[in-house]
Amino acid sequence: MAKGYLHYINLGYKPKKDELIAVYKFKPRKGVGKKEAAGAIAAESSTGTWTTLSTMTLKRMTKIGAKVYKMYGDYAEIAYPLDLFELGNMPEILSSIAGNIFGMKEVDTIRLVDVKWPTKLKNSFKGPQFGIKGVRKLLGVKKRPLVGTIVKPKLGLTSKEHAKVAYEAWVGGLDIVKDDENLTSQPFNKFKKRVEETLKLKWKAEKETGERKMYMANVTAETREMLKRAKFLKDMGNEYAMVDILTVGFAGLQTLRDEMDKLKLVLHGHRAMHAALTRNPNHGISMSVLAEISRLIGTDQLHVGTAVGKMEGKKKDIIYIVDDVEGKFIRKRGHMLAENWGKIKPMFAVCSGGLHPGLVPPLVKMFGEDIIIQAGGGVHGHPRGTRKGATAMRQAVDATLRGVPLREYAKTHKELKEAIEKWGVYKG
Ligand code: CAP
Ligand code: MG
Repeated sequence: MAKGYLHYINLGYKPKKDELIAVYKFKPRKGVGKKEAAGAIAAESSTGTWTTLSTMTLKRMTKIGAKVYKMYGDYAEIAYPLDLFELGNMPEILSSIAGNIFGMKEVDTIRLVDVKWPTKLKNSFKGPQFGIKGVRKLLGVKKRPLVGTIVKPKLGLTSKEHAKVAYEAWVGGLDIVKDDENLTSQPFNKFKKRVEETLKLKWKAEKETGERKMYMANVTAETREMLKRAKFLKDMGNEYAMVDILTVGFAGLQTLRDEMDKLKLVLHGHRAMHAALTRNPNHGISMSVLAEISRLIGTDQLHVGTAVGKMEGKKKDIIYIVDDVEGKFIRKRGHMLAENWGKIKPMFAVCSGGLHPGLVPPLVKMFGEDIIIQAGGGVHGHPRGTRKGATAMRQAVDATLRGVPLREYAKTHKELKEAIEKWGVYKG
């Protein structure tokens, strides 16, 4: 064990205002002390390695290195001088604070729980272009939750069939229709054809309903191709682009976000693959940290989970994530650090995954009205099809905002009644 790691322990050190702070939860390997393990984390994520070096004195390495300034239970708080990071470079920041440390032998498990981003580093990123206010202005919906669907089945429909399903959802009353996370440009449903067919029916639905309707087309691909697809969306007069923030990588996401300044498209962030990092409570990276990264780089909307749907995610954790996504001054909560988001706009929290009309009330109760509620199976699985499923979702939102119990409202709203008969209502 390199004794050098202990030089990175500086309990009682007071982090400077412009330092980045990371909170780690970790379990030292058998035979490794907590301080040695914490020192190893600080060293490997900043200036150190396993042995002393001929190229720089240990004293200097620890002077400019990260400092473990607080340890409690299984947690350590580590302060990083700002100069250890390249402004505006998310890949480098994560190669430091979320890189080698996950594979170090000194720990059995380690999880990056939260990060406090210094203002100078925060402001080196663009943040959301539209944010909640901008999206609401675009849609002309001042208050209520936005309601959307994902065209289902995930894959397999032709472009024309896809467009038809989207049309049924829009005329049934939904604001938004999105592509699924794994639908891009497959042989049976090419991107350009899908966009052309779907936009034709979007404009038809807008005319028929008198409401703005949004289509979130998935541009996920190699970065240059993503830019081409985003440009095509703009040229076609679309307002949105959707991207899978993890599978395209944060460098790709930064490049796509930069392009949005020119294209002025609302950027919807899907988090497919997040659970590879976030699911194990003892190892990986918390969804709060991923949400903060997405907000810094600048998606306008981000999936946060539901606590009541089909995906894992505890209510308390998701409430924290919604704070990280929509909040401005975030207070300290448990191990989570306080944060002042300053001029970085809030993102719209997106609840999706196993949702249906019966689950709308708890979502609004837990997360408020500034959410986007998306249901795929919960719309297209309605006994009378997509259009009625969409109507049932809107009815569930209307009932919730009026404070009328769903079963009561269903007495005079057939589509909701049929949805409840099939899926029930939340019994939390
Ligand atoms: C939901 C969904 C979303 C997940 C993503 C799906 O469909 O389209 O991708 O919700 O999960 O493919 O499962 P259903 P999360 O409404 O039919 O479940 O939002 O937690 O990232
Ligand atoms: Mg999906």
